[in-house]
Amino acid sequence: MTNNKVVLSWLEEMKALTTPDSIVWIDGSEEQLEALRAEAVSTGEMIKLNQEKLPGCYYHRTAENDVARVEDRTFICTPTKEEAGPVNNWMEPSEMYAKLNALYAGSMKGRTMYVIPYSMGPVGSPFSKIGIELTDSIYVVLNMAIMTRIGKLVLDQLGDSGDFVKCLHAKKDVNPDERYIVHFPQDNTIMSVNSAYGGNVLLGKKCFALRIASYQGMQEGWMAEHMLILGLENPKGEVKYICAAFPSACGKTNLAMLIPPEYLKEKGYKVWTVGDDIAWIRKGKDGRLYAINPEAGFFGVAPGTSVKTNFNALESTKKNTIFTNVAINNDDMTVWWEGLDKNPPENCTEWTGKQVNGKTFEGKLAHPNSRFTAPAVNCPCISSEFENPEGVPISAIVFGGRRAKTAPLVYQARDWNHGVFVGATMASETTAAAAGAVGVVRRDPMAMKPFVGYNMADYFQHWIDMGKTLDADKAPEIFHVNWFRQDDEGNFMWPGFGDNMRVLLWILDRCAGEASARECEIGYIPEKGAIDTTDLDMTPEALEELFEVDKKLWLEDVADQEKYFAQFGDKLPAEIKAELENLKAKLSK
Ligand code: OXD
Ligand code: MN
Repeated sequence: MTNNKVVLSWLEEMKALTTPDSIVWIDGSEEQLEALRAEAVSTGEMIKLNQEKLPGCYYHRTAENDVARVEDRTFICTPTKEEAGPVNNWMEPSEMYAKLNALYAGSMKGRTMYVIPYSMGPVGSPFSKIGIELTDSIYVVLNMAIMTRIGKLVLDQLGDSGDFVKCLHAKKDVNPDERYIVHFPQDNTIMSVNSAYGGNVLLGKKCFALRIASYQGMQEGWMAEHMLILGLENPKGEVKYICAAFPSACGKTNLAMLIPPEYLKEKGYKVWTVGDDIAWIRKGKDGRLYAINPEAGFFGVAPGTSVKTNFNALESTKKNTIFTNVAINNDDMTVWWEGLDKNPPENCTEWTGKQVNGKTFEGKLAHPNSRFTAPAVNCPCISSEFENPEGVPISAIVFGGRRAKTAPLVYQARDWNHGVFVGATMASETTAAAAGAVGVVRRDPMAMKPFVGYNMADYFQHWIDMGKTLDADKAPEIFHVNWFRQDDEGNFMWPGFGDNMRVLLWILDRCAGEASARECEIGYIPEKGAIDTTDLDMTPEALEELFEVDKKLWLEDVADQEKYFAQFGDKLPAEIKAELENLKAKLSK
């Protein structure tokens, strides 16, 4: 399929290492993908679901020890430890290559190696980057075909250039003790072994589009961020775009596909989804920041997705979708997960493959991290700009977290550097959904802690430096939101979901210089009455409580921020230090 010498000689090298029985180039044609689906069904790797109710949909079950990303086995192998920084696992590259080569040696014997050329971003867009993934898993091929643009057209775009990310995945025997997800940013190389779970093996996603791309962005003057992108259309038909970063379990996919409250819908407001997970951001010719979603699909968490919580995500999974580790309704070969409805199937295959009565089964029928891989084009609210090679102009950047008491519903940073500080101090409190203690504060700067491909302190510096290239009137405004504030009885004080649109409208009005705000210690918060509460069952007093800034709690948080920043030593940018001191001084008054 190509005469590209760099591609071919790398392929020869990987072939010699892994010794597959055969090699198949993925050309992107529907015929080839359909043949692979049939093969995966014949070997039991995938199960065909009800083709009338769920056309083009398949099911896959992973090993029980292989159901999530493995941060403790994820490495950034830069020449020095300092380049990877304190929040990443590091090993010296030659040592890691030696370890991995031993694991990959002969790993594809008796198997087929698939060569997947793929583009992150629309093929040929100035934002886009090319990768080639070698894998011995049809499941990976079929997922990559949904999540990225694949095939011959990508190789044609690459031509004879060596500018592509080399990705090698071998499923091996999914031994968790020898599982490695490794990035060599200087070599444009990703190596993944002993896993078959999406986040560890769909190497275009977190591995390339965040870890490698964040490093490329730092070198080349752009940004790869763990952000959704949404467009908000007003009744005049004008659309403004927002990028937003949240740690996991904060409703990122729900926000990306938000359905406005009824009264706003009636007025003509609409939300359009550009992306639900990753944004690549560059400065455009007009001096504003533009973003694309480098992916072509959604790899979403299934449990909790329902008609009520996220109608658009659910609709996206109705065709051409791969479900992983959810439960199967044996009566009609459809899928089920906790939170879909209150009607678990009686005649059910739970996620590990056991036949159970779903109505009486005690435990989870679907794994809590079970997933759907759905084409973005299925989404009823997909933006018309989704394929725009120039991206969409960003009016606001929003950071968020799950905080019971400290962070108000929304506040605006004073300027770019303050906004970077707000992102750098992002944190979330653990929920009962994850193992471990509940309510523990986890710091997750820009929601990038597991995804930054170089030293986090240099990443902060890159944010500051990007700001220096932007004129103040062109830079997006930066905000922080918290949908999860609780009262003293532990009840959520804000309804969330579609009503979050009310906050987004204030944010966009602020960007247009229209909404009123008052300055407080932490930034600008909405003036009384500035958030539209039409039809909301909420007293003005209750709304005001959402904006209370408890100085004592904030000073405790600042102490925790300071402790967190200490790990970066002298590398912490002076601007971040200055913002911290400034906040401390304001709170101590
Ligand atoms: C994801 C994640 O899967 O952030 O998107 O973990
Ligand atoms: Mn994510």
